[in-house]
Amino acid sequence: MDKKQSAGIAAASLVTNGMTVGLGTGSTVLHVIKELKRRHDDEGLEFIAVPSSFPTRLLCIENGFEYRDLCDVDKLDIAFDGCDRVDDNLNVIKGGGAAQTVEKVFACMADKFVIVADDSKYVRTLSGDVDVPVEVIECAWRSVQASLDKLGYESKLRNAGKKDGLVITDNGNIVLDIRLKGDEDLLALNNAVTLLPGVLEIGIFIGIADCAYVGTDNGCKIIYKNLH
Ligand code: DER
Repeated sequence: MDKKQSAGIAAASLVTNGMTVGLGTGSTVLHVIKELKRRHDDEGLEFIAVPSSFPTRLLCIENGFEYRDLCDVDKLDIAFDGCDRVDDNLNVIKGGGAAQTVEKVFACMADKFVIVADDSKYVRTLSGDVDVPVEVIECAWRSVQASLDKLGYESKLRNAGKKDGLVITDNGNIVLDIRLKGDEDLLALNNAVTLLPGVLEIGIFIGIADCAYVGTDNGCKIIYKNLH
């Protein structure tokens, strides 16, 4: 079985009748959605879906899910989302799609936040092998860049490609990408960066995920909080 599919199917088993279920975005969450649809049709599973993005909202409609918008609920019983990296301590890098601000709000609204990924996303400890996005309001980008420099992080504006110009987030802002060093205090970095005037969010999720379902060649490996 495909690794993302094995993670998605295993993670979807956490949903029980009557739950309000946050559905994130991406190719692994798609398998959670497919399995929830199967369980709805075959087992009569009833739940209310809350999509984190417009593409996932369309999938909820296509699959006939009862759904609510994120702004119409104050908490989620459980939420699923993909990631760019997850480590043994459930530290997570998100924001490949530049949607980390809404995704962090969404994740923190959930009683249980579940990462779904294949093992290409799994690392023992987060390091600097992928970009970490910092969402910034336009007028603050130079001052935020200077502050990031002072913190020891070179940053670059995220570009969509030669012809497409800068990436603009769903909130109408721009993104400065940094790379982790690998030996830093991640919570201290999160706090220092999110305190900078003009910064909305950074794409590191520390102490937020409750577990990660990681698809491997040998089935789905589950990483639980505080169990290693
Ligand atoms: O966090 C992100 O932005 C990621 O890009 C993620 O959501 C992608 O997930 P996928 O590998 O399951 O498509």
